[in-house]
Amino acid sequence: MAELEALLFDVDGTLANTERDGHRVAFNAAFREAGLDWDWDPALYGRLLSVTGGKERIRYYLDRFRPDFIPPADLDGLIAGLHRAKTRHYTALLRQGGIPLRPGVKRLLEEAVGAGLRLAVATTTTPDNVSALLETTLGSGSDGIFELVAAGDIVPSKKPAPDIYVWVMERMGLGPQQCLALEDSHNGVCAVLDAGIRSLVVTVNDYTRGQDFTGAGLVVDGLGEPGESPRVLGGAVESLAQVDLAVLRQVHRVAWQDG
Ligand code: XBP
Ligand code: MG
Repeated sequence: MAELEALLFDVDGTLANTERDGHRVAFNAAFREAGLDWDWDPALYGRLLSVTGGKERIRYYLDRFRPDFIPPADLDGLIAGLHRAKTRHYTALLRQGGIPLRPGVKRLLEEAVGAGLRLAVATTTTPDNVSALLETTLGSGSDGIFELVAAGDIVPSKKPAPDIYVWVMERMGLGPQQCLALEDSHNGVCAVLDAGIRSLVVTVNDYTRGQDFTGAGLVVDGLGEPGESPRVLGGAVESLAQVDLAVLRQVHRVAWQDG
């Protein structure tokens, strides 16, 4: 069995709960600014999250929820412009100190760096959003702890397609057996598994709790901090103090021991 060499992190919902109070708010601000009466409340946004990627999500909203909307000749241009504005609002919101990392994320990153593991980001969100989140939570230059930040439109198909994980592994010269991925959603789990990565930890949040995580080695409601244990919702162990490197190595071992 190959050694665990790299941790691949999703961003939205995994590193931080960015969706309800971050991305959603930024989409609405962009719509308002453009004079549109579109407003995504938290419940509607939960339904829209079935589609990853901001531009794709706007298009899905129009197709599915706004049959009344008469598209302009340049619908792609309208969506691209709205999305640029949304990124501006989202990064500004982060710079106001809007969104913290989830508990245990900083601890686990530090432990992984200390142990010499290779780290990468695999996300559908826009690269500027990842930089802003890392800078405002871990400090400027902190994206340097990640050997590779793979984000946004660099691959043609976003999650649940496996493309972003395949791209990361190719770039880093890694095979699926050397990687463990951390995700928060069903779409993320599909992307990981279809890329051939079997060792997978899911940290659920309010939007993803109850989704299908079949194939994940461990499902928890967070990584936990000392004295604040996460709830185990599925997987190899019944309870644990916190998700640390020893737990990740165990998930990796169990995932590959039969093949
Ligand atoms: C995250 C997303 C992202 C953000 C918006 O999915 O779906 O699209 O909601 O980002 P995952 P952009 O966590 O599975 O990667 O607007 O920058 O596309
Ligand atoms: Mg996610």
